[in-house]
Amino acid sequence: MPPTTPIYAPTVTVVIPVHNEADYIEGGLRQLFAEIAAVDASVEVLVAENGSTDDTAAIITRLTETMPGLSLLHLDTADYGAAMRAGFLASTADWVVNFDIDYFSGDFLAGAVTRHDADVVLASKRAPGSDDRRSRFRKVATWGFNLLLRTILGSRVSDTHGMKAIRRAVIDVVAAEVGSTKDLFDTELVIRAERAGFRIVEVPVTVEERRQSRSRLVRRIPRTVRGLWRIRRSLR
Ligand SMILES: Nc1nc2c(ncn2[C@@H]2O[C@H](COP(=O)(O)OP(=O)(O)O)[C@@H](O)[C@H]2O)c(=O)[nH]1
Ligand SMILES: [Mg+2]
Repeated sequence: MPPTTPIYAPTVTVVIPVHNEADYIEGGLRQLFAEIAAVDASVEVLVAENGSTDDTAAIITRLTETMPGLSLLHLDTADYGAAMRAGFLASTADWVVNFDIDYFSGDFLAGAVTRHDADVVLASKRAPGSDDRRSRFRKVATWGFNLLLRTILGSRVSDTHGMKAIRRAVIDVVAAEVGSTKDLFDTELVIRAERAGFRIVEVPVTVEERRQSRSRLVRRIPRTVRGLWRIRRSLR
């Protein structure tokens, strides 16, 4: 008889930063749970909420009573990167998958956490085969941000800001060292993983905004450039 190979489904924590999502959170989570129900992995969903001034936290708390596998991590001050950091470091799973509440995919998760050739899987809006259906302005912003990543930080990845799956070892080695918060936590994490020699794989993605963008991109530009220079100095 051939030896039997143990069947081992990976454990996964999905970390979703949210802020003031009272209108959107329940529908988004129900859709997400429907998509991950089909995935052969043990998945928990950790919503990292901070700084909300609406009922977001109360709604999530109510939903945890009826949605097994859902939990809430609450912090007082609004900060997208700080929420990600707290969520990533709270996970003990084989993989951490990072989604936004309005941008996620069960298929991406299923494909990413079964890869043996990758430590970080990035759903890249700019990879060959991707179909980016966002506005022209958003696409130019993604292109410009990537140009800065390449010139300021010498990175070779094409998109750090979107859905991603990160193996346990990367979290253990790199996550606690990341100094950036706000918009740049995930970018610095990917750059540090790249520099540490972890295997980064980019997969194509279809991007269609499930709702109108809420952030003001133009305002973020000076802060982003300063942040990238800060990362560069901290990596020396
Ligand atoms: N925890 C946390 N999440 C945030 C914050 N700002 C935005 N988010 C979440 O980040 C994700 C992306 O935000 P969204 O407004 O869709 O950004 P956009 O698509 O870039 O305009 C959503 O899940 C938001 O709820 C914040 O200050 N704290
Ligand atoms: Mg959005």
